[in-house]
Amino acid sequence: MTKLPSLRESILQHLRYSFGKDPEHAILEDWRMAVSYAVRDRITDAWINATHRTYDTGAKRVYYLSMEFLIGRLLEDGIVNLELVDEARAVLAEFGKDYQAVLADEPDAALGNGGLGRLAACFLESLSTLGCPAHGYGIRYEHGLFRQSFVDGRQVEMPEHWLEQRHAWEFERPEVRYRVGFGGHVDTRGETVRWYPAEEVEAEAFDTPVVGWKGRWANTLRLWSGRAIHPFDLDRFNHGDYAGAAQPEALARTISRVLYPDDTTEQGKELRLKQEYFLTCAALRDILRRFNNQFGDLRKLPAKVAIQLNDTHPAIAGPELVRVLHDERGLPFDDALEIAQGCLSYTNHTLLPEALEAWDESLFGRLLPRHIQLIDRIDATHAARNPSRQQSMRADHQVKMGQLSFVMAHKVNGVSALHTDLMKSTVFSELHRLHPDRIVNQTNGVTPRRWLLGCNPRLASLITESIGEAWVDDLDQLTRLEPNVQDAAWLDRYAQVKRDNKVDLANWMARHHGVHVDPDMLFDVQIKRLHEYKRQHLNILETIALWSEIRDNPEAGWTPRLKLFAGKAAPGYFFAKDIIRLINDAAAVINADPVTAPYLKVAFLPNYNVSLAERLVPAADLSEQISTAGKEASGTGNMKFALNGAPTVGTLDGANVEIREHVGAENFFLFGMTAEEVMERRHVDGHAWRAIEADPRLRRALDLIRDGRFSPQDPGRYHGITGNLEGPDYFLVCSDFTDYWRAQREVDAAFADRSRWSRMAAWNTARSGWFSSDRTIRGYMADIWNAQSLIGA
Ligand code: 26V
Repeated sequence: MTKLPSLRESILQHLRYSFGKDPEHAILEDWRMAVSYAVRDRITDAWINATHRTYDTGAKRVYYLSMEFLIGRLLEDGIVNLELVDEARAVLAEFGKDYQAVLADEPDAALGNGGLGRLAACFLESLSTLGCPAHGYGIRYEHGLFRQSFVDGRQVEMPEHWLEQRHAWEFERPEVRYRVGFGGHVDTRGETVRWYPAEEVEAEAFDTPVVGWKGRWANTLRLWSGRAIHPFDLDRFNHGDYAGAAQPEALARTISRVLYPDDTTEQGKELRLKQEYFLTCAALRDILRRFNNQFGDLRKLPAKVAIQLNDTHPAIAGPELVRVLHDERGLPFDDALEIAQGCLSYTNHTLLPEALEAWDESLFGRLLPRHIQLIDRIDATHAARNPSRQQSMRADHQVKMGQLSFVMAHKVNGVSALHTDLMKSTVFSELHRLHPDRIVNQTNGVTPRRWLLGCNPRLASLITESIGEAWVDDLDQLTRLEPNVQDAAWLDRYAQVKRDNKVDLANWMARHHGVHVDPDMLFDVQIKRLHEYKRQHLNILETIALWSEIRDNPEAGWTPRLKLFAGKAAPGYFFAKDIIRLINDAAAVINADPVTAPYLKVAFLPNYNVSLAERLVPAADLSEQISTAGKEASGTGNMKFALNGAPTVGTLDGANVEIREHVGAENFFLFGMTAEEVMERRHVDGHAWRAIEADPRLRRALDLIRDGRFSPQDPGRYHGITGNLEGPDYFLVCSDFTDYWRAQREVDAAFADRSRWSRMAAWNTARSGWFSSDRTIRGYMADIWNAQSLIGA
């Protein structure tokens, strides 16, 4: 291995020889790129070593197939994991450059919608930290999740273009290209079946190294980009058809053009299915090529290859693997099926019926004619082996991807204890009865490198000073802070860290959003995708009720509170967009009220993304996790907040249940119905009306909204929302309101007692170690993949 020059030398060399600048003429982006390349060089050494080690040991490899990787910025991650923070800061300071400004110049890679994509990114980092040989496979979307801004309080979407600026982290692999086919026909001659696609595109690999803690290991995120097999039609060009000449390329590129924001529109469904097959087909080719080079004997596949399906989006991997093994490699169908099942496992991330993937059989059969035949054969084989089975992968003229994934997987997992129980008792009850050992739980986690060490350096320093640095990759060590939590002087320091973080956020909000807040207020934060089940409207209803009460009685000793919101609504989800607008409208009225100004402020920050979360999480006092019980599969923001010392106000939903068990009931503000009570209450006639009649505060808040208090020019603007809440109220906002109000007043009282609050906050930090994604990945390695760490091997 070559010896690298010092970081300073490396940066200056890259500035000069990679970007043709000297320090005097370099712009911010040149500095960002030079630092990134210098860091990347160091990662690359770890990466190439890890690859050699994996080959040499013949170890089993893990492949994480995901349509989304919400990785955010990578420079700070690299600097933190290689422990170069102080050095990088010093070199930049020497040249008059601000370290934070250089980091902030990097665009977020927003190749995901929310929780599912961010989880995939945390998993990649933990896989590397643990030294588990792994690849992430995804799509290199040209446009990630849309950018959000507000016009008159309304969400406006704009295209995101993260590749417009220079990107430091990927290595193009023009030698790694595979053809992916669609449509066409199936030719059957006796036992020999061949699929002849009508249309083909090429998938080209782009690799990003993902480095783990202390650079001990690095894995690869391989993203596929679409291109034409014959990019340019010279014949058409020569006949003057210039646009037509470039058409094949433009068409092929649409396949990796844009990330789907999870909405329900019909339009573009075909493209989404094509994307799913594109990712899966290219990934499987790549996996089999690598396996063939090293091992050859296909019967060894399950011993050497574990393929994790991140939700059903890559579920076509089941039939595709059977197709390759059976149709192309000539294995008997039953053997192909068994081998595929031995390799595959499936994670479910939601039980919401509208989010369970099902494809119209006509579309599916047109695009993937051989796969639909194989699905029927898999279904029939499964039915024959399980005669009591009632359900099928094919119902209502649709292909049910959840059923397919379950049958094709040797393990199926949920993402929190409650969610896994509900999988067994609801959506997968029949398959669970037939395969009682298949469903396992792996409660989600978050990487402590990004979500504590990187984003909250003050708290990280206090922790390291108190218990040493071993917590960074052994987060259970945080329990060693417990004696400190009893120590008043230490708690003061803990409180000062939070206060400093809040000052930073307040300054940033003033500078960037013109929002002026007092850092001594309680920072109450709800940041996540907009969805009725997540109930941002419950939060704004409580805010409006609180505003009214303060106006009634301004001298009642209110705990000053800032209500912070951030999150995006799917472009076609009009109800969610109305909730955003209502919050913005209410914020305008409330913030302009001089009577309540000392006690209540409301702000909705635009364009929520990973980088904004990294700013907000360390500065939060209170974490809002208020979904209708039974609906949030896990949540991972809830874990980030608890770890950073923000107690939760929340329902018994998803991983909230386990967070409460870990941090202790006395350090968690519980409210609301349980999942069981929710299922019963839905059947109570007029449940919303009963709740409204029983609670005058709720009545008044709804009246204010319905009568146009926050939209005087357009009083009917929110009748969709009020009508829903007073009518069906499927997500039981009204039924949970009164108890939410009660919990919030307990929060007020607890926050008013500053030492009590600091103790609760610190207790949350000390008891959140279990929510490290290192723990989660160890669980997958042991229970699902049978994979080993190669660090020290
Ligand atoms: C998808 C869709 C698509 C159709 C319209 C409604 C809808 C609503 C939700 C979803 C979510 C898809 C899967 C997902 O992102 N699940 C999230 O996964 C996280 C990681 O496991 C977990 O923490 C979140 O609770 C879960 O919502």
